Amino acid sequence: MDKLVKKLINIVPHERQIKWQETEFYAFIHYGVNQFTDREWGTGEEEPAIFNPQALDTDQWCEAMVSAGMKGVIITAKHHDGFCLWDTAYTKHSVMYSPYQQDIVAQLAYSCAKFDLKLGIYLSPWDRHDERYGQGKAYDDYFCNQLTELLTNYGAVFSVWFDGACGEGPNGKVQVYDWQRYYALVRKLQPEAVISVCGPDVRWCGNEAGHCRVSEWSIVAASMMDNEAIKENSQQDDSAIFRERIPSDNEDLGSREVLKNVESYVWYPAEVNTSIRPGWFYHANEDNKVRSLAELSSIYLQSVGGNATFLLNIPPHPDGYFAAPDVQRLKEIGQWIQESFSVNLLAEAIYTASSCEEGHEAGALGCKNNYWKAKDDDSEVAVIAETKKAITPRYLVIQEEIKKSQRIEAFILSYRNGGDWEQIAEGTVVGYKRICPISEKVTATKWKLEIPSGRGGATLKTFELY
Ligand code: FUL
Repeated sequence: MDKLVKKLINIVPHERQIKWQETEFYAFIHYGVNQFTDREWGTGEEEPAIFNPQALDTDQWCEAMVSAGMKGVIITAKHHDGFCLWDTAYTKHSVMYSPYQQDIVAQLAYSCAKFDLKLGIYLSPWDRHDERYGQGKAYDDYFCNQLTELLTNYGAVFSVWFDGACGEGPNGKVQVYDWQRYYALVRKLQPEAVISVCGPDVRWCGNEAGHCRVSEWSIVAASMMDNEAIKENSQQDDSAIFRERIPSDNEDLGSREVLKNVESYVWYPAEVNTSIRPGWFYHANEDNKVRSLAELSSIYLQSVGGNATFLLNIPPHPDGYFAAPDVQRLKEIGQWIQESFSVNLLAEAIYTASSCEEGHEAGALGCKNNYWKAKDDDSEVAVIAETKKAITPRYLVIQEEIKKSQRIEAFILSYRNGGDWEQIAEGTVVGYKRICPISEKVTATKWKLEIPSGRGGATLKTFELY
């Protein structure tokens, strides 16, 4: 086996990254004073008195998320303006000093438990309100105290989301963050939580437009974790131009060609974050700009079905509920997922493979705690699935056993047509999950998945047709 491949297949995910990836599709909630000023970035000078929702209902948020097929939610406990949505002991710039006087993170945590959703916390390191910002340790202490509250009082947290945006605080100073201290604290208080974006577990996909890479590798150069670089590439203004930007210069982060000159590698999988509306926060004049089902389902296929996760932002109305067009769209996407992926046409299929490692024969495909694996020396392999009755699928869904790293570089799906195999779909990397639409309608009983190129022996946890 080639030296590079040997090194790459040693890179595997941490258990917390696997759990996070299985969350697949989850909500982002941007809520705060910006709802009351119609801004995207608050100045930090907002009075808590302006925060006055009349009908805040976190159950309604969660119900809509569940209808969309989402499995979790990340809330802006504090955005750049510094206003805190929970009952914090360390500042008066919070909901508790607003007319609302209730802890919204607690309300959401309660609803999450009721609706079986995972809870995530966005805590902006950049703080345009707090005087301690830019004062070194004083601010780090403040930030860590807040993290401690959020990671102690609200149950299990699945993601701690640190934003890359960074600028001046109220004193005109910029804070130099003590990232290692923040990370150590998160690990101590919530060892199962991933630290996302400006953190070592989950990589920002690189844009806010919903653009996904064709080949998303989870194994990338260790230098991708450099927070300063992440900050550089992050939003430096609150403009629509930035939100719609799709940088294409870094389309390939993980091919052998790119990695061959790199010294060390990490498992650093991608998350695609975008908003259901043009803004991250709610603006009434965007009620008619909610993304269409076609757009959302396309992002879903490319993100969840492209070895990333899909973090979709839904900004609540100032009064504290999801607006009708958003609720409707969430329901539609949930129905579309349900209709597309509820009947696996290969559920009863018999699998055979051209190469199998002992204990991981083709029959293991679809078994909950097992997977198929080709022998390490066989990098060109094929798996055949045969059904009793002929089927006409619309999607191919395949998953690697990522505990064994990410290995597949290309795949081809063919069906048996009389005496010949006819190619019907193809793609590049797989990783956690690849959903590949089959655009032509064909009916057959024999389906062949070839893996013409892989890193060592490929693995498959699922090979399904829908
Ligand atoms: C960016 C922020 O500046 C935006 O306001 C938003 O929170 C987005 C998710 O991240 O860096």
